Amino acid sequence: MKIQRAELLISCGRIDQFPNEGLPEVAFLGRSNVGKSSLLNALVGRKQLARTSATPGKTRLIHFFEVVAGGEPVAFVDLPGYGWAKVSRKERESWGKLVEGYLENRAPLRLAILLQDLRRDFSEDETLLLDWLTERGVTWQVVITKADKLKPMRRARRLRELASQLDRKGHKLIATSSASKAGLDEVWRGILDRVRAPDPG
Ligand SMILES: Nc1nc2c(ncn2[C@@H]2O[C@H](COP(=O)(O)OP(=O)(O)O)[C@@H](O)[C@H]2O)c(=O)[nH]1
Ligand SMILES: [Mg+2]
Repeated sequence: MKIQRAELLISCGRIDQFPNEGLPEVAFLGRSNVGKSSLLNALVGRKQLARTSATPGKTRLIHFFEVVAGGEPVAFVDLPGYGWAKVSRKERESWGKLVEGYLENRAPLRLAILLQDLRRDFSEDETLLLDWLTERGVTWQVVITKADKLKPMRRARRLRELASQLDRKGHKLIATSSASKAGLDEVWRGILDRVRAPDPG
């Protein structure tokens, strides 16, 4: 994908800091350390647009990025990771308020991309989130990360296992690797399909 532009617009810790609604938005969600920053960087071909880190769960901000890809303007919205074992209930609640505040009320949101590590099983965090999005009419796509971590035979078997765990008929998992760049074109196709789809209003 040809990227004409990719830059951080704003980082928000509160709902009242969200930017004005303009561009169609694609939100990225997932457990800390799932490879979200790496995938964002790989999609736009920038090494350091979104920070990657080995210490998960440090940021509780929503980052808005302005991207122009194949001539198409779109905003990438990087939602804070969930599932840190050690955070307090108060912190978890403030995460929920911020993320739900975004996902529930954001008119330009066209697609929510939920990331899942190839080697982990889906948990209630993922299935409840997908049910919650479905109830609110938010279109979602599950993207599997770190596909390079398993050899082709085991990878294929693992993808079948994950698809049957998820049990959403007709939903096709997209397997990706930020390391090998596998699957990125397919993610882009999914994004542009939604961005170009007629706005339901
Ligand atoms: N082998 C491999 N490692 C990855 C991949 N994506 C992310 N990682 C590693 O996984 C760790 C967490 O990645 P990061 O993007 O910071 O995850 P985030 O917390 O979800 O933003 C880092 O050490 C990355 O280098 C991938 O596709 N392949
Ligand atoms: Mg990150």
